[in-house]
Amino acid sequence: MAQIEVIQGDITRVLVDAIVNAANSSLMGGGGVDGAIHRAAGPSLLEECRKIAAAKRNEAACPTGEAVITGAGNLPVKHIIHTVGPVWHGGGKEEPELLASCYRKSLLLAQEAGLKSIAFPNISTGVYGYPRDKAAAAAVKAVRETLPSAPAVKRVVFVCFDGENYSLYKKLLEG
Ligand code: AR6
Repeated sequence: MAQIEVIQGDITRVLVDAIVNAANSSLMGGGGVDGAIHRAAGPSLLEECRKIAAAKRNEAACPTGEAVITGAGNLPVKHIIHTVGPVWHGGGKEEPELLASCYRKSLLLAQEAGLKSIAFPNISTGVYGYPRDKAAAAAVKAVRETLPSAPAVKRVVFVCFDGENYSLYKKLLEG
């Protein structure tokens, strides 16, 4: 079984095979962790995302709950997995299922690519407004449930930017 860890810090500094980006459906960059990843990766990442978006024509480049994989530009990791979390509307708009799907699909992409380690930010808990405690519980549950289907992945790191998320994950992972 893979090792699941939690650290507090900036995901662009984490050395793993793939880091996950909390993107939006356009894949054209944004603020928060998305902005930090694009700044650190450089323009080649946006170029790659633009190609994915162009191939989708009038559809979303990456619909909510889905994930796509790219190279990592100047970042010292092999890949970036871009996933789009749900915007929190109170919990009755399939937010829990969509958030779980982000973690599940990202892990399955890592498995397909034969990646051994992956780092996740706290998807949807910034601008998208998902309550931190509910998001953390959903993230840990989805990762634990998906790992048996992703045997290539030996290490999962939850990277928390803020102390509140860090404490929540610490508690969940110790329990
Ligand atoms: N490393 C790790 N975590 C970070 C970093 C970082 N460098 N920077 C922020 N976070 P958010 P969302 C944390 O808003 O809620 C973008 O504009 C942050 O503290 O980045 O999924 C996209 O383009 C929070 O806990 O993503 C979308 O439009 C978590 O990352 C939209 O925001 C997620 O916050 C997505 O919103």
